[in-house]
Amino acid sequence: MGLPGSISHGKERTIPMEQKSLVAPDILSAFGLSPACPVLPLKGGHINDTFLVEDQGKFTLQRINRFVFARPQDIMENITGVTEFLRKKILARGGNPDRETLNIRRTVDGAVLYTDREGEPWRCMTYVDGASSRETVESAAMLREAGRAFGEFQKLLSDYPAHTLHETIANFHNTPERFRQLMDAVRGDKGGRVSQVGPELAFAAQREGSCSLLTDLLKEGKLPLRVTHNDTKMSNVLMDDATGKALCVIDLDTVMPGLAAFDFGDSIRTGATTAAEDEADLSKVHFDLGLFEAYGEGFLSAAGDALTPLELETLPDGAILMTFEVGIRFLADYLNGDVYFRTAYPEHNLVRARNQFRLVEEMEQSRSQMGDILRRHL
Ligand code: GN1
Ligand code: MG
Repeated sequence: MGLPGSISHGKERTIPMEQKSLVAPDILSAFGLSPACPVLPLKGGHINDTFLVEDQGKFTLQRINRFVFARPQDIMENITGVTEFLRKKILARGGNPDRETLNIRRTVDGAVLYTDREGEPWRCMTYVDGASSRETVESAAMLREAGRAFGEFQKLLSDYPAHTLHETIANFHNTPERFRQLMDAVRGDKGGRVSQVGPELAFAAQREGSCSLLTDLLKEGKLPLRVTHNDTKMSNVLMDDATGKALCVIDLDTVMPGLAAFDFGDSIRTGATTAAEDEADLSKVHFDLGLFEAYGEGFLSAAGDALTPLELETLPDGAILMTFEVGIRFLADYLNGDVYFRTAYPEHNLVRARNQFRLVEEMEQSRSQMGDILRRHL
């Protein structure tokens, strides 16, 4: 299980021979797994590489992207702390922590990471059978469940000592800083593509002033810092195949102190849309208020009473900002020559950026309706 990197359990495929060498025998042995056991790559996620391994049970083996995460040890300390904390809370409420949170499998030496001969960091987690994550939303009911799962995650961690968490990626959801990074990418023009993105840069520039809306409220002490997940997309919730209920929040690489509105907003970005993040046909890409309501209802049912009035009021702004932020990150990566996000074709990041900007436009037009909807579910 495990599935950091938004892995879709539904997309297992047989490992081609040439990829088999990607998991060298010493890596399997390090985690006490047989070097001869079956290994399947799991697709999904833009950052890490993930494999399903079967050896007296199923395990998720993952190579952590060193380019993105400079200090894998810090990630693992965060994940260990948070999952052990969640385990106790889940047990206390009579739940099953083996299925309701991630569980780290240590190396035979008791470490949470193994560094292979190439210096690549690996980790292992138990795999939850009979559960899967989805790249796209299949029903409002599913989205309501995802909202409940992330709402519970937020609530269960509301008394976790947030200051003990490492900031695994500096300025991860610092939208003004992301805007500066876009400007750096424009100046550098490493991919030689600036001339192709005039309309997209104009779109971004028009919104520069709104970038700091929530980070300013944080600085002014008006919004509290929470333990946040920071990658709350639909594919980071495992659903129980038997019941259709949300089971477990996965991909804890970016658990850090952050704003509740950012977690909420990133879910809306990926959940309340009618198309995949990289749908190129913009006539198919719409922000859906019905889906927004479904997520909001689930989220507030679990976390509503843990949030302050200003946090509740700014949840829709989080949706707009998170969608804008990832849009400018895709655009910056396009200009930098596709060095960060995994891409399948040359325009992939540009397509993603345009897709996100389309959603931003529609969300801006629906800002007041979003507020009305959330107030109905308080
Ligand atoms: C990356 O790898 P994945 O799919 O979990 C990214 C998120 C973006 C997302 C866009 C560490 O997440 O911030 O929202 O792509 N994660 C990192 O699909 O940068
Ligand atoms: Mg992720």
